[in-house]
Amino acid sequence: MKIARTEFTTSMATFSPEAIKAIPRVAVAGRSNVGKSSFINYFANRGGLAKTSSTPGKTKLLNFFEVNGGEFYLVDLPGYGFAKASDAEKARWAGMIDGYLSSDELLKCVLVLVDCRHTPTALDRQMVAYLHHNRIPFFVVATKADKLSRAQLNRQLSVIANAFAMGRADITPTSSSAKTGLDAVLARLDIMLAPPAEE
Ligand SMILES: Nc1nc2c(ncn2[C@@H]2O[C@H](COP(=O)(O)OP(=O)(O)OP(=O)(O)O)[C@@H](O)[C@H]2O)c(=O)[nH]1
Ligand SMILES: [Mg+2]
Repeated sequence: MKIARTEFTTSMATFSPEAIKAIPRVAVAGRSNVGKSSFINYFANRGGLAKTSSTPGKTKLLNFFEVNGGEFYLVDLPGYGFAKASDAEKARWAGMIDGYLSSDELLKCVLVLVDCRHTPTALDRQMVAYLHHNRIPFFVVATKADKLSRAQLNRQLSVIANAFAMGRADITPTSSSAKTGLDAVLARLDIMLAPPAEE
């Protein structure tokens, strides 16, 4: 697919499908500070479209971005696993993420972002198990690839794949600052968003 245009549509604390168009959705999930909002800016080729911060816990709502004038929405989610958040805040964000993922009938795919430098956490594995269990298609994107040498990155991609019991080729490395990896993500999305073949 080609991304001609990505525009902010709306933010919600509770998912209400009647507030947006009935078009497919692709959600971006991951730990706080992993680079979800930066990835959306890279995707959109527009710095500042989604708000980013070096301090974790920046995105606090479900944010919908309309791609190519109605092809699908890209959904920026709050992060999980922010250690310094209060218990009430953690519970609210988890409720928002789960409430959204479990109720959006037009959700076609989730991009699970993990930082390429770190071994996935229990919460990352829980997210992947949840998506499996609920039969929500997803794939894993390793962010911040610019932070590692090629050899280090290759090693880490194996570590990440092992943690999720996946193949190395199932993990797509990206860098939103160096602008690498988007083509591979778009190629996977093409497959996920294609209408099912007729029998
Ligand atoms: N070097 C490098 N830094 C990145 C990259 N992507 C994001 N960052 C930095 O990581 C920090 C967090 O980025 P965000 O995009 O705000 O992360 P987020 O996942 O949306 O975080 P929350 O909204 O808090 O959950 C920022 O300081 C970004 O500049 C990348 O590809 N390379
Ligand atoms: Mg964010």
